[in-house]
Amino acid sequence: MSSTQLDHKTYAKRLDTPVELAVKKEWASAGNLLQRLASTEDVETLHVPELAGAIFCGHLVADLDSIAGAIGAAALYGGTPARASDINSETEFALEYWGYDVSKIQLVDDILAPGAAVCLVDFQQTTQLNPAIKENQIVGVIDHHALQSSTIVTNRPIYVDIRPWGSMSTIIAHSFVVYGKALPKEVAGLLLCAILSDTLNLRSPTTTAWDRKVVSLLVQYTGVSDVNQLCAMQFKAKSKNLAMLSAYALVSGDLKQFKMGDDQVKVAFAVIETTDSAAMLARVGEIVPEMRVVRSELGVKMLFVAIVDIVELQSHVVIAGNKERSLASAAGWGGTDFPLSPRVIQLAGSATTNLVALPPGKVSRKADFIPPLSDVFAKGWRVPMTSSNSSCMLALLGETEVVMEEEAPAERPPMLVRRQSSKVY
Ligand SMILES: [Mn+2]
Repeated sequence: MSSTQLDHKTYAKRLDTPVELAVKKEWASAGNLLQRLASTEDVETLHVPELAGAIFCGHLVADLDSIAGAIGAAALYGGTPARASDINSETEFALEYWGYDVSKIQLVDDILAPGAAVCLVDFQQTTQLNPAIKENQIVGVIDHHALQSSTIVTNRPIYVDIRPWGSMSTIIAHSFVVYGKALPKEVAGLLLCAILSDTLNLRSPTTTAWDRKVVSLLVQYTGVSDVNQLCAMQFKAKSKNLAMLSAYALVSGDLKQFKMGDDQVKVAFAVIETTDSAAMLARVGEIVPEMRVVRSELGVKMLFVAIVDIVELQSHVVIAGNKERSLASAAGWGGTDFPLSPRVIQLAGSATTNLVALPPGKVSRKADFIPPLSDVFAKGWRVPMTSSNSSCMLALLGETEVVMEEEAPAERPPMLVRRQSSKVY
């Protein structure tokens, strides 16, 4: 970890990436806010009786924001951080960089006593809840996602802090400041990395003014001397393992489930965020059959995978079958306005028919991918019942191409590594 004394002048020389611009622009006001933090010797936590001693746990398919958020919230409110599933390569990088002992955040299944109080962080949808947690154990929610149709239901009032910001970790860092609590340096570093992760280095459309201000504050507080370098290292860690992962693991690696429309249709949406989208686009032919496997394992009606180029801020959605194609078309995806580029066609080869390009800058599941699909359901769209029906629908939509839905392969190639926890997704 690099920790040197920083001044505004050092920053004036940096490359003007969105992160550096935010750090510079917010330097003075964030610096003022910093004065409100208590000294790190003062260990008094924020007194919220409902949350004191609770287990703070994020969503299934844990990401950096849900891990850092749990650690930060547990430090702020006085409780125990937990994780809902395995730690990914980006989270591993951040924990190591800030010297946070990974054994301090255990699987919630392993530490949850019956009747223990749980505060959900970074989600509130039952579709993303670790099954070990029962809804009547939930005493709080700290989150930054939409209240969709699978929002938890509770018998009594709970503590809720939901703000439409780019990252749950921004909310936690901001609370440390406004309540004047002591923020341990390694926790501050993790929160910083999580904000950068969720906002794609403050470039995602989900980024808000508070995310920029809090990033500036945390950069100053932790003494990161080159935040661009930190961003680059973290992006690399995010993409590092992708090349080594099986197509199955790529599909189930960052997947969230949703229920859409009056019929509560189960839709899974996975994202593969990468700095090397070419490598992923070249594997679409391999990814499509695994999407059908995961779809049937999860028991969801539809499953989408978005390959998100986090450098170019450009996404391609992989279409695994007729139902998905029909819904995607209804959402306006794959129209003639944004055709696949010749390079993408070359990379995807015969799987080109399973790909649609989204308009540039559409990179966020929360802001760009899920809302257009939900809107289609809200307008009364129904899942095509059979493949012949869907062919008719495609014909009505003017689609010339019909991709036949294939059954999941009966026998799996032996080299595929399957994640142990895949069942719970
Ligand atoms: Mn988040």
